[in-house]
Amino acid sequence: MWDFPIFPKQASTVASSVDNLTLFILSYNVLITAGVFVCLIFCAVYFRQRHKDEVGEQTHGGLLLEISWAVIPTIICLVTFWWGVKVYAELVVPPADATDVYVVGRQWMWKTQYPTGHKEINTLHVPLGKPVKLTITSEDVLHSFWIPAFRVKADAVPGRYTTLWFEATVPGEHRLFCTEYCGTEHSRMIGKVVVHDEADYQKWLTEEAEFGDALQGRKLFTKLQCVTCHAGESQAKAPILEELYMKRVPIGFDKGSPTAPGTSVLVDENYLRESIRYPSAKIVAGWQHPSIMPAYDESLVSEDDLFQVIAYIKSLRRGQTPPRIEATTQPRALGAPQGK
Ligand code: HEC
Ligand SMILES: [Cu+2]
Repeated sequence: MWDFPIFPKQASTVASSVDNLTLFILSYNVLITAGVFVCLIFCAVYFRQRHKDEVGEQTHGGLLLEISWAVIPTIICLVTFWWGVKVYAELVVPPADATDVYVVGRQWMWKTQYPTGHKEINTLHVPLGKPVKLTITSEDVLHSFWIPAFRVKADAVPGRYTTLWFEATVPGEHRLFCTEYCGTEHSRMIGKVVVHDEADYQKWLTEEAEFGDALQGRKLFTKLQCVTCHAGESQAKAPILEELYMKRVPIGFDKGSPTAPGTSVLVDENYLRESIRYPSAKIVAGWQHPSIMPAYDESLVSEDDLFQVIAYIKSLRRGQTPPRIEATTQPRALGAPQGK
């Protein structure tokens, strides 16, 4: 019935240490404040003037009282200091095996970057139960990076790096905020931290790595002139390659002979590879045999590059093929003679 959390949920290894210290400080503050008010009210009532001609009594000294109000607060302060140093040390010294992630704040977004070179905006992906170290800076003004559920916060300062680290203990999504007023859209400078368990995180990393390959593949797709035939805007010279992966395509010729009507093949990596290295091996239904597509052998595309081209074709969604204009990259002065 009562859902009134005082603190956000604890989702990192340091969260409970921070909360316990905060609760300790909060509790003696409440106790002392309460004590002061109890004394105040008691004295006001007990020592009130009962008769018109009553005069207050003067007291001097009170050794026990004086020692106790010097010693007790000193002890409280020292305990707070010792405890605070302990938690602070826990918060600032990242374990040596922490994963690095770089964070850049700017008006008004958080940009995250992983060792794989992959970048994101307003999202931070981290593994569960593994230490992660953030190196933070800003491109413009002061920001402050805050993940309440992890109890970690660090200023993003232009011209220098600040760091923080954490180890997430609860999978799922947590909020992240900018907690330093930084201009008009400060309140929209928010994002999420996604905590994956180990297997999911590995999967995510590989998917992103594929994305990196796909980016390289896109460049090759232009450089190798694939785009002059497989252009997005017209199907005149070659089939469009969008959303092809893991579909079945109808085949008109297989190894030089016409196929039975309705023959199709599954588009997997091997089919894509064969289509590029030996275009005439299988001909898409409706296209002539032999294929007008040149055979891209090792001298034209290395195996490494081929992986990237294939990753790119796998990533192609509807309407994403670049227009043919991009293909005209050949420098005019250096242009090789046309044809063979
Ligand atoms: C001269 C034009 C031309 C160029 C350049 C060309 N292709 Fe093709 N491509 C075709 C034609 C025509 C077909 C359909 C006939 C066939 O199956 O070979 C085709 C088929 C394909 C297929 C099979 C498509 C399907 O729907 O199953 C793939 C994959 C492919 N090309 C990839 C590439 C890649 C990658 C490049 C660049 C490295 C490239 N092509 C360069 C003309 C071209
Ligand atoms: Cu900000």
